[in-house]
Amino acid sequence: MSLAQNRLTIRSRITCPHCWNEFAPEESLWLAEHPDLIGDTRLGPDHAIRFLPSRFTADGDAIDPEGQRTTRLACPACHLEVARPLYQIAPVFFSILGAPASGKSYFLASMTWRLRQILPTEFKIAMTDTDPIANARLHEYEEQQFLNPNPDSLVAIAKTQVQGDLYDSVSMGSHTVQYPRPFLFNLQPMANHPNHARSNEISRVMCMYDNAGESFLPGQDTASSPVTRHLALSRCLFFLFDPTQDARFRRACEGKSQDPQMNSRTERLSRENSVRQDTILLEAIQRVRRYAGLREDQLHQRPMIIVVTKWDSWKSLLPEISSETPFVSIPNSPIKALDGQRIENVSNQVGEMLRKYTPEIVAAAEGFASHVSFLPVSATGHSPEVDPATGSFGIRPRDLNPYWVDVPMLYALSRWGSGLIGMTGNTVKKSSGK
Ligand SMILES: Nc1nc2c(ncn2[C@@H]2O[C@H](COP(=O)(O)OP(=O)(O)OP(=O)(O)O)[C@@H](O)[C@H]2O)c(=O)[nH]1
Ligand SMILES: [Mg+2]
Ligand SMILES: [Zn+2]
Repeated sequence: MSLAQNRLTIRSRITCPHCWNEFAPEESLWLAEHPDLIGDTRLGPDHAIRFLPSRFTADGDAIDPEGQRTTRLACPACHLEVARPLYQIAPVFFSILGAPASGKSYFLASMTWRLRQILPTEFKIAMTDTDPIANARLHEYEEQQFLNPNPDSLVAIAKTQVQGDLYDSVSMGSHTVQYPRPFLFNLQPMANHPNHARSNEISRVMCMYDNAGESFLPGQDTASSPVTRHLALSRCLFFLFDPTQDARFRRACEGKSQDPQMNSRTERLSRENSVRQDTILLEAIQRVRRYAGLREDQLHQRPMIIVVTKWDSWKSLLPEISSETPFVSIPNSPIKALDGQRIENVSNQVGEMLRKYTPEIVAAAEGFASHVSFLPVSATGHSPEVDPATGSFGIRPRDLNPYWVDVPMLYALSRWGSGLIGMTGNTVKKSSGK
C-alpha cells in the first residue's frame, strides 16, 4: 500500500485523537483536494469528500477521483482529519479533569505557554503545534493572557461550554456524535539533546482536551456525546482540585487570602456552585474503570496527579514551600533535570494538607491509581477581580505570574514518559545506542 511505500516510518496502528478508534494506516481515508469534491457523508456539505484511494503518486500521496494529488488523511470511523505526525510519532494522551471553574482552561493555557518557552531552552525539546488549526483555541487563550497589547485591561477565558465550536459533530447515520477537539503538540529532542539519535523512539505527540467541568458529572458522557473517553487512554490523569470551592479550605484561609474566590460564599452562590469535587473524581474513576474494563477492586496501573490549583490564593497554608522552579543543571550537559526530590517533598506536604482538609479526595485517588502525587500550581499567580462591565472575574495580563504550572506535566513526562526529560537520580543520559 502506498503509505508504506512512503519514505517515512509508518506506525502499524494509529489512534484517532478525535474518536479514539484504532486503525491500520492502510484503512485511512484521504481528503479530496479537487474543489468539486465537497460534501462528506459524516461531516456534512462543507467538508471535502473522504475516499479510499486506488491511485497514488510516486511519493505515496493519494490521487483523488478528479485527479488531484492529496496529502491529508482522515480516520475511517469518524472521518475527522488525522494529522500526519500521528502516522510516525507515538501519541501520549493526558486527561485534565475537574469541577466547573476549578481552573482547567487557565491551567492549560498557562501550561502550554510556559512549556513552549522552557522545553527548548531548559530541556532541549522542540515543542511545535502538530496541527496549528486544531490548536487555534489554545493560541487564543495564550495570546489573550500572555501577548495582550493591553496589559492593563481585565480579560477572562470564557467558561468552557458543553457544546459549540470546541467540538466536532459527526453524523453516524441514525444519530450525531459530538467529539471534543484535541490539542496536539509534537515533542522531539533537539540536535543537542543527549538522546537525539533515538528521536524516532522517544518523540511523542502530546494530546490533551479542554472539557467543560459539567462533562465530568454523572450522566454527562453519553454515546452521542462521548466527550471524556480520553480518560481511559490517558498516560496520567490530572485531577484539578480547587481549594476555593471547598468550605473547609475557605474557613482555613479566612483572613489569610486576598482572593475573592476564597470569601465565604453566600447561600445562593454555594448552591449554584454545589458540585462536590469528590463527586467529580469518583465519577471519573468509575468512567476509567468502565472504559478500561477494570474490576472495582483493581488498582489502575496508571498514575494520577492531584493538581491543587490557585496556589496564590491558599499559599499561606503552606508558607514554607517555595514556588521557585524545581530544575537543576546537570554537569557537562546542555539540559536540565527536574529536581525529583524537591517535587516529591512538596507533594508530600501538599498531600498532608489535603488529608487534613479533604481526606475523601485523597482516599478516592489512592484507592484507584497506582501512584498519586499532589502538586500545587498557580496559572495566574494573582487573584482575579470582578470586572464591573461583565460582573464576572477577570485578570490583568500585566499581573500574570504563573508558578509551577508546568511542573505536573514535566513530572509526568519525566516519570512515565519515554526519555525526553530527566529527573535527579534518573537523568537523561546519552544512551549507548540501540
Ligand atoms: N487565584 C487564582 N484564580 C484562578 C487561577 N486560575 C484560574 N482562576 C480563576 O478560576 C476561574 C475558573 O477558571 P477556568 O480555567 O475557567 O475554570 P475551568 O475549570 O476551565 O471551568 P469550566 O470551563 O467551567 O469547566 C476563573 O474565574 C479564573 O479567574 C489561579 O491560578 N489563581
Ligand atoms: Mg474551562
Ligand atoms: Zn476517529
